[in-house]
This record gives sequence, structure tokens and C-alpha cells, in this order.
Amino acid sequence: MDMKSIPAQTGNYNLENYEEMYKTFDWEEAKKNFTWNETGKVNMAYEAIDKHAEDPDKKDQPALVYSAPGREETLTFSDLKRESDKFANVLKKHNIEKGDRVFMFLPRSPEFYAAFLGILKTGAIAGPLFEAFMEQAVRDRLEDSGAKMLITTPELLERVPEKELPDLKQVVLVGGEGSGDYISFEEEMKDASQDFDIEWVDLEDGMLLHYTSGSTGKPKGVYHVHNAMIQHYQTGKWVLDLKEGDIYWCTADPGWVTGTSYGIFAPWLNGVTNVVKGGRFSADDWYSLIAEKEISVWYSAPTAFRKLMSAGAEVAKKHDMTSLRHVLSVGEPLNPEVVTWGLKAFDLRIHDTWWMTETGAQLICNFPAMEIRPGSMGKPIPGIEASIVDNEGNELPPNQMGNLAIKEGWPAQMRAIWNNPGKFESYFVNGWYVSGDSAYQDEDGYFWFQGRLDDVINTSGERVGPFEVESKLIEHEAVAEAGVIGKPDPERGEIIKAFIMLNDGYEESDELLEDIRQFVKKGLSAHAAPREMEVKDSIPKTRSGKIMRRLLKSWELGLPTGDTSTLEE
Ligand code: 6R9
Repeated sequence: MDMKSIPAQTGNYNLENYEEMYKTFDWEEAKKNFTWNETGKVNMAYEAIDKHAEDPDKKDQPALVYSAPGREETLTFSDLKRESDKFANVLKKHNIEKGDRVFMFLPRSPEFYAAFLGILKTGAIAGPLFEAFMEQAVRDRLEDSGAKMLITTPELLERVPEKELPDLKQVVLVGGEGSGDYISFEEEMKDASQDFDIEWVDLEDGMLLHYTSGSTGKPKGVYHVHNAMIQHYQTGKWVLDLKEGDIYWCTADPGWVTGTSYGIFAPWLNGVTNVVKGGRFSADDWYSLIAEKEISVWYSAPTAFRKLMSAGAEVAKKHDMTSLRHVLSVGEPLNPEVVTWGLKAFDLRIHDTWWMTETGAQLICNFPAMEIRPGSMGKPIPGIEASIVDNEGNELPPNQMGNLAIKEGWPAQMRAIWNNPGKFESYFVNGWYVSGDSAYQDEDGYFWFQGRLDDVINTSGERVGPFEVESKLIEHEAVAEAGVIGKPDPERGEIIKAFIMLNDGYEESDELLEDIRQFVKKGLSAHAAPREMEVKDSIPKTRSGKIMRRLLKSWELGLPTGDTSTLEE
């Protein structure tokens, strides 16, 4: 097969004629799908859940199908309305008000989804955290956001430095005893009323804070508003191609933007059944889930596809995956060989989609009724303008590499970086949102990803800021200096490699390196712990003291070192 392009899938798709839609579409059109277009009153949780719970034909349809080792549960749209109304009442009882930040440090579970929706119903701002976060990561996020309440479990509570967080007034424990200091989720839910008057908000009111890593400084809080629903709904139609009767599975954790925008909002705004899987990755379990739940639309990530690939075709062959109709990917470049594997394994194309925490929703995509070019991220969704620009924000001609940029003002765009207006401003140049990714556009309008312009590492689809890891490394008593890079890896995309300089009196040994690794793992998270470490006599820095990661990377990969004029003596 000619892998330079794969023709459109045959079938009936919500978006049949991309080129035509791109020319004519206007976001004003999309707004007509929502009642708030007339009333002016809006709440994401109403549009995603309550609206369907009020519809006699939909209320008993499964909304959430939860499957984890030892726990299977199905909640209909009315169940989810009731549970989230109850939790919203619990929040009100404990003085949560519109605009308050309520953080969630919880495993994926039905309680997570009920609580998340409950938070939105009060008009408060939800802040989901990865379950894998360790103390430092949790502290940074709760501190910066000024979170007033945290919902967690007794086990995870051990990683919450409560005493160092003066703004944190209350902790709700799921699966724990209530005591003087803590609110018990189960006890409060037992007594909570099922009637809640939803807080109607403005389209521009805050809804969600997702912390993400940059190349410098602490993680930043990307702030999203209810208005994003227009794009979640519309991309759910066009890109995920969601239709009545679909069983949809997004494999992303809600601590990551994909797990909220496309693990909560897009499927439920479109009224489809949403499957959530708990537990760890296993190829056998994943395939079984597809077969058992008869999943039709599946959104995952290259790192997961690569793991399935390496598990071998025999594992796949044991399961019936004919329910699948549409498969998509996000988070990292989708390797052409993975697309080829997908054609063999499922007889379907894997559709790459590009977007970021900051963009809130999909922007450049491969649509089912469009020819795809393996290795390309696809084309801009109707309603947005994408381009390649130079550092001054001037558009570049086809086939020239530059900054991937989006004309500002799309519905799901972040509205702020929490507590950091300067950082927010720095994203915009000459009317363009500059993504930090480099790419080029071919003559036919397809976008091709080249790399990150900053030093952010993408390991197994998780964004890791080298600065965070370096900071943790040098907290170890043996480490004097540290420089961290992403090193290309066939399975994980990149792995974290750390170059360290030891303090006097420390000798390099396997035990010491392992001890340092564990230190980062316990302090930050497992995915932030370096898989490789190398001891150096010094770490290259610029004259202004910035670690020259670019140079470390060139050494590591045996590439020319380029301009080293700023290198410290
Ligand atoms: C949704 C999400 C954003 C960064 C982004 C880019 C990389 C995402 C990609 C991709 C190549 C794709 N990225 N999708 N790279 N092809 N289809 O991933 O958000 O965690 O903020 O990461 O991920 O580098 O800038 P986020």
C-alpha cells in the first residue's frame, strides 16, 4: 500500500465535506445547538448531563460505564444528575462559592465524575490532579491556585502537606471515615438533598484549571471557561464523529486536559455513553474492554498504541474488535508505523489530532472522510485559522519550518494563566497564539509536526518540564547540578535523561544513582523520574546561568553542537 496517503474511510460521517465546511462554517452556527443561546444562562454540567436527564428518551441511557479490577458500575444520565446535584449540595453546605477553586486528587472512579460535575454546578472552578503526583507536585498546584477545598482519599492524603497550605480550608475524603478535621464523602452524600438549583453562569466564567509544565519556572495553571463547550461539542461531532448509540472510550486520565475535554465534555455534550477504565495498562484488558463494552469510538495516545503494538498481534487476535468504527490519537507525534499497524490490527485508520492544554480543544485533525497522510497531524478544524509563522508573527510559505500558530479567538482557548498575566501575554505575537511547537505545512494544507521549540519533554504522552526535575534532583544531598533532557525512545516517545554533577565527598555508584532516581520519583512522580542518568564533572550553562539543555542533547545524540557563544567559561 502507498503509505504516503490513505484514502477517506467509507461510511456516513458527521462531516462529509471538510473543504466546503472550512469555507462556510461560523461558530455562531454552533451556538444554535444550545438553549443558552436564547436564555443567556449557561453551565457546562447542565449541557453535559442535566439536559439529557430531562429528556424522557435519554434519561435512562448509560452515561458512564465504569470498569476497573473489582468494580463495574453503570450510571445513567439521571443517575449522574442526581449524584452531582447531591455533591453540589455538599459543597454549598461547606461554603463553596462561585469562583472558588476545588481540587481533586482522586483515582478515576464514579465518585470523581459526580464530584467534578458537582463542582461545576456550584459555579466553582475544578482542578483535577494526576493520582501519581507526589508531595511537591501537589503542593505547587494547591498553593498557586489558592485551592479552598481538596477532594482526595485517605491514602493520597499522605502526599498533601496541609499545614503548608493556608488557603486550603477543607478536605473531603472519599472512602474514609469522617472526623473532626475531614468531611466524609459517603456520609455527606447519604444525607444530601437531590434537589439543587444549578448556578447559572456567564460563558466567560471560570470552569477549570489544568496545571501544565513549561520549560522554566513552576507548573502553570491554564484557566478555562464554560464557553469552551461550543468547541467541545462541535469537535465531538466532526472529529470524534460521535452519533446517537455510540459507545465511546477515551483512555486519558482527567488529570490531563484530554481526560476532561474529551473524557467528559465532548462525549456527554453529544449525549453518548462514555466508558471509563480504572486500573493499570494491560494489552489484554484493553482489548477485552473494547470487545465486552462494544466500543465504537476510541481515543487514545501514541504511547499506548506502541505498547499494544509491542504486545504482539496474537494478543489482539484473541479479541473481537469489530465494534470499532473510528480510532483517534493525541499527545505526541503519531508514528507512520503505528498507523500501518492500526490498519492491520483493526482494519481502520488511526486519526491523529493536535492540540494543547492551552488550546482547550482539538485544532488540527485528521477527519474520517478525509484522505490522511501518515505522519501528518491533518488540517485545521473549520472555524480556526492555523499557520506557520516566524518569531515576529509573519506567515511563512509552504514547506518552511517555523512556529505552529493559531489566529487568536477560538471558543476553547485558555483565558488566562492563573496568577501570571505576563506568561499569558507571552503566548501571543501579532494576533497569533504561538504554540511552542515547530511544524511546517505542505502545499495541500496538511500540517507536519517537527518538535518542541522549548525544552519540554514528552514522555509516554506526559508533558514534563525539565526544570521541575532538575530542581528536584538538586534537592538530593549528593547532587550539585543537574541538566535534564528528553532522549528519543521508540516506545515512550522520549525518556528523561539526567546529567548530574555530584557534590564533593560522593562517589558514583549504581546504588547512589538508584537512590537519586527514587528520590525524584517520591518527590514528583514516577513519570518524572529519569530513566537514564550520567555523572558529569560540570553541567553546561549560559553566562546568564541557564542550563544549556540543547548542548546536552547534542552531545547525547552526537549532533553538531551549534552556537555555543553563550556557554559559560
Ligand atoms: C492535548 C495535549 C501539548 C503538546 C503539544 C505537542 C504535543 C500533542 C500532538 C503533539 C505531535 C500530535 N502534541 N498532540 N505532538 N502530534 N498530534 O497533548 O496537551 O499535554 O498540553 O501537550 O503535546 O508538543 O504542544 P498537552
